[in-house]
Amino acid sequence: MADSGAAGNGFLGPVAGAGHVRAWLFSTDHKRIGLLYLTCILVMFVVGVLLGLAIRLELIAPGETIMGAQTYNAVFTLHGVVMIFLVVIPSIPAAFGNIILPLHIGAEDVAFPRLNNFSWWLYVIGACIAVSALFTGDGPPDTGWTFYVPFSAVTTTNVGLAVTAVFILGFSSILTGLNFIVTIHRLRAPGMGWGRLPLFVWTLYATAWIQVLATPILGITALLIVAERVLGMGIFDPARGGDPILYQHLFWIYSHPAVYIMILPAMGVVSEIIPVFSRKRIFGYGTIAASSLAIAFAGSLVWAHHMFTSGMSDTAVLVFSLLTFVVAIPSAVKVFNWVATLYKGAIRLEPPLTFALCFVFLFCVGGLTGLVLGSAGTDVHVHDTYFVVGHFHYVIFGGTGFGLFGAMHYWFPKIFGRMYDRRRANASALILAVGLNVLYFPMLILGLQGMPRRYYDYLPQYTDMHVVSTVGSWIVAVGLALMFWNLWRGLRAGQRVGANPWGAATLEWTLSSPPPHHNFAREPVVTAGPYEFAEVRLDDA
Ligand code: HEM
Ligand SMILES: [Cu+2]
Repeated sequence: MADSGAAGNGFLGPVAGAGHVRAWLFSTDHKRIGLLYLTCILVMFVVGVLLGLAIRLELIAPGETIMGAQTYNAVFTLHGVVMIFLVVIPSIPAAFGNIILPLHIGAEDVAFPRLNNFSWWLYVIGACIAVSALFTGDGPPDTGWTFYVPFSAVTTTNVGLAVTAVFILGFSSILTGLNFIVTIHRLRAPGMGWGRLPLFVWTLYATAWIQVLATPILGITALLIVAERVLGMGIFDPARGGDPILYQHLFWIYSHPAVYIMILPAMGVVSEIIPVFSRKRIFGYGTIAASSLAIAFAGSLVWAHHMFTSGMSDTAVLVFSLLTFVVAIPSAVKVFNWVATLYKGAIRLEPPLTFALCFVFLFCVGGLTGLVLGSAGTDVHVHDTYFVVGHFHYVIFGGTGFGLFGAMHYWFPKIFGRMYDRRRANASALILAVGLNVLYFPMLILGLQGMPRRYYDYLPQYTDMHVVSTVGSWIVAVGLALMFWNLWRGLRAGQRVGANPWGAATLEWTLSSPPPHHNFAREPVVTAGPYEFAEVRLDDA
């Protein structure tokens, strides 16, 4: 851990009368639990990136390059499972939600601190089971992260263990969501009305409802796969009266809302960063807060846009296509409000803002390509092609990923009481953004040209674009290495900072950096909104 053990190190310092390792692993302090999550998530992220680099290397040329077809199927399945279930879904809510939410609302901790620690343990257990699925049974799972039947019901690879991991991880997610909902309702400091909640809290709130309401469906779906495999239940098998399309409905009823578990907290982070570094009140507080709830609600009604080509009635296709467009409206409202906040602001291009601006740009590419997929007519052409892979990487990596990196750079001085090298941080953001476009834009073109996704081999005419994309993956790797190295250096030897180095107006910046074990010595009384910068004092040392 990042703990140097020195006194005066806030919550990172030793706990009286407790062994060091135990005091971390069984901590009920939301800040420590958040850091534990962040550490695990970043480790899994590195694993996922290495698998991704292997996929791209294999695809640099047609035919076998570095691995066989069966290995390739396992590698992209694991890449998806690790990235989706172990990285992006828990990333911002479990790590930064935990660290920041109670500080943001002036609370001492989350509502159920022990449950919080238990959620983290569930995450660790789920992660261990997912990893052990690699080395046990008859070969690593090869179904893709969606575990589509009928293949997942009949393949002899280790699918059972992998979906067990997903089942357990689901519980971790549900319990975190439950904890946050109760915390936000019950533990706000006096004066912290719903209209004064930082927008990050609003997005965590919307996210938590999705976690609580949608994740149980994933759990049931995972159980049904196991039932199908072990007991031959026939729920999805037409020969026994089942229906394979039912599986897709169940899967996407969770997994589409899950993409909002991934993106909403990132939008919340961006909504915190942009006003601070433009030194302007956020434009349209109410619409940004409401659009989070609208996205969570409308986003729960659009799952079947993943199934336009699965054989639904034309009416269903029409309705789901229309509803998908409805979700684009609150998303666009947010982008408009961010840009309006920047307009004529006193802009300081510090690293958190650089990441936030890259987020806005990359998310727009992701959203617009999403509309191409949401229109049933164009989706029929590009469904299950590389276009889809390009789309969701723009939103997940460009969106959630950059939101996470932005959060890491924004709250770093608060959490560790030190500052990283800011020029190098800005450089890493730009290298990452360039690399990301070189990596994923060719995929959009490949998809339009008809290159299907998940294929091990391809026709020679696709080679050029694949080469460009693979080179992009190396640029991304360089950007990530620079970013992590820079943060690590900052952690070890960065300059000490004061309570409020960015001059932000939310409550966490009134505490020392790092914050003490018990957040607020006296319960704060809130008298102004989170974006009123007039009274705020910059405190860099
Ligand atoms: C305006 C916003 C968006 C629209 C209209 C949209 C639309 C779609 C559609 C229709 C598909 C299915 C395409 C197909 O399989 O043929 C899709 C796939 C996908 N989208 Fe989006 N999307 C949007 C935003 C997002 C966001 C915010 C995320 C994540 C943070 C996301 C993640 C994904 C993923 C992971 C897939 C691929 C799933 C798979 O493996 O099949 N999308 N999107
Ligand atoms: Cu979807």
